[in-house]
Order: sequence, then structure tokens, then C-alpha cells
Amino acid sequence: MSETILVLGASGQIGNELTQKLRTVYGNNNVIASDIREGNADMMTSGPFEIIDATDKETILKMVKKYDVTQVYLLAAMLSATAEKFPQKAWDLNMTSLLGVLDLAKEKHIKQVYWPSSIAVFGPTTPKENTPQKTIMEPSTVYGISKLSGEFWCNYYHEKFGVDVRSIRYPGIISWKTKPGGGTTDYAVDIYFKALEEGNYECFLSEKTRLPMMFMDDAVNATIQLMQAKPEDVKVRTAYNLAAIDFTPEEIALEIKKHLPDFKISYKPDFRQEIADSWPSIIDDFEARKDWNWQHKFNLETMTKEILTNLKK
Ligand code: AKB
Repeated sequence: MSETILVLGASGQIGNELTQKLRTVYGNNNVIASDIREGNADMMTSGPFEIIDATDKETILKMVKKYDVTQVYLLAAMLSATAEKFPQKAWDLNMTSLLGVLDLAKEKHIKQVYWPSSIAVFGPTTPKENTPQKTIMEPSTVYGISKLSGEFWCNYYHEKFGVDVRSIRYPGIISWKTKPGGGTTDYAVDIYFKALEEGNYECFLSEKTRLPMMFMDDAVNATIQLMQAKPEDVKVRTAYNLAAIDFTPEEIALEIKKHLPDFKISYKPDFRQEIADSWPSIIDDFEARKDWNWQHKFNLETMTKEILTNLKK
């Protein structure tokens, strides 16, 4: 498949690993990484890199023309916890960047767009378990409001202008190569680092808070699989529910203890508890599995082993 891809927000948690994978799939020179700040040495040297503000449509267009870009992956966003502190900035970043890229597709400068949504589109009135694709959606966070609005903008551009935009409602994504920043599910990444570095972790969520989660490798594979699916198979043009695992802080701590028996966890819930309490615990992703054959590979046990083995190196 010959594509030239521009990744906006390539230095972030998902952007970093997605860019590396896209480079192995499509060729290093066919994947242009970009961010508002410089990336790590590997990203800057393994292929083209440009400094781009994702809200600056004119610069994005210049880069699209410079490299003959066919696809844009827009990963720049402000996550749930930070967005509660800077609501206006979060809305501006999350919405302006999306509308700019959708316009470039509408104007036929690019052929395909990927934009991530999140489980944050759901709210306290949503059924918590086996949350279906279509259900009550009344988000109570700024981030969730921006993601739900974004989903409907994607659907609108698809219906009205034939824009080929695809999206996934990511659960909490767990990685060891790049840390997330400003999210509510970040504890499930921090806990591994702290377990190895300090032998203990103070969790900002309570022990019984169950949330939907996924290992980074699964998230990256799902994203590329959705983008490679035949257009007629992509039946959901808001964003797909996507699930892999779900666990509580207590359960992840028990799993870590199997490798590090002295590890200790304590709990001090803060403002992020209310955000977590408003989200589902277990997602039903029937449509993604049916429409484009989604299957996850990692469970809590295999993910923990993989992360701790790599972090110990
Ligand atoms: C967050 O916690 O804000 C994100 C998300 C679930 O979208 N990881």
C-alpha cells in the first residue's frame, strides 16, 4: 500500500509508538512525524520530522503539499485531567485541530484522516458494564464534551462531504516506552515505573475503580487495522468502541506483586476519582470485532510481564 502519512502529535504517548510502527509498515520516509516540540532522537533521525502546531491549518497544508501527504493522523490533544484545569485551552486545541484537518480532507488535499476519540464520551448516566456502541452519552468532563462533539463532526464531514475519517474510542492506553500526560488512566502506567524505582505507589484512584484499559501494542495495531480496512467495512463514522482488558488498581497491584513481592500500594483519591467514576468499567466492542475483525492480544498478565521485562533492561 503506498501512502504518505503526516502524524500530528507524534511526540505524545500514542503518537510516538504509532509513528514508529507506521514507519515499519509504510517506510521511514513516507511517515512525517510532527509535534509542537521536538521528538526523541530515534523519531527525529529515523524519518522526516517537522515542528507543527496542530491548530495551524495553513502550516499543515504547506506540509501536506511539501510531502504529497495522503493521510493525516491527528493525535495532538489535551487529556481529561489537564483539560479540567484549562477548559478553554482544551476546547481550542481539541476542536480547532480537528476541524482544520477535516477541512483539508473536504478540500481534497488529503484522502484519509485518523482522529482518536475516547471512553470519555460516556458519562455518569451511561450503563457502566458492557457499555454498547450506541447508548446514553452525557459526558461530564471538558475532554469528554470535546471528544463527543468531535465524533459528530467526523460523522458530519463523512455524511455531507464524503470525508474518509475513522476513529476509535480509546480506553486507557498502557505503555512503557513513552509516558502519558494529563490523563485519568495514567496511574496504570505510573504504577509500573514506581514499582520498579521505589517499590511502592500512591494511587490517585481508589482500589475498586474499574476502568477499561489496553496495552499500547494492541492500540497501535487496532489503529492501523482500522485505517487499512475497506471503506465499505467501516460502518461507524462517529468512533468505534474498542475493548481489551479492564481492572482495578487493586488488581493491577496484585499482578505486579507476582513479579515484585515487596511492592506496596496505597490510595489517596484526588479530583481524578470523580472523572473515573463518570466513565464505564467494561466496554462492549462488538461492532469493531464484526466490521473489521478487531482482536486484542494482551491481557493483564501478559502485559505486566512484557512491561516489567522491558523496564528492567
Ligand atoms: C485519559 O485518561 O484522559 C485518557 C483517555 C481515557 O482518553 N487516557
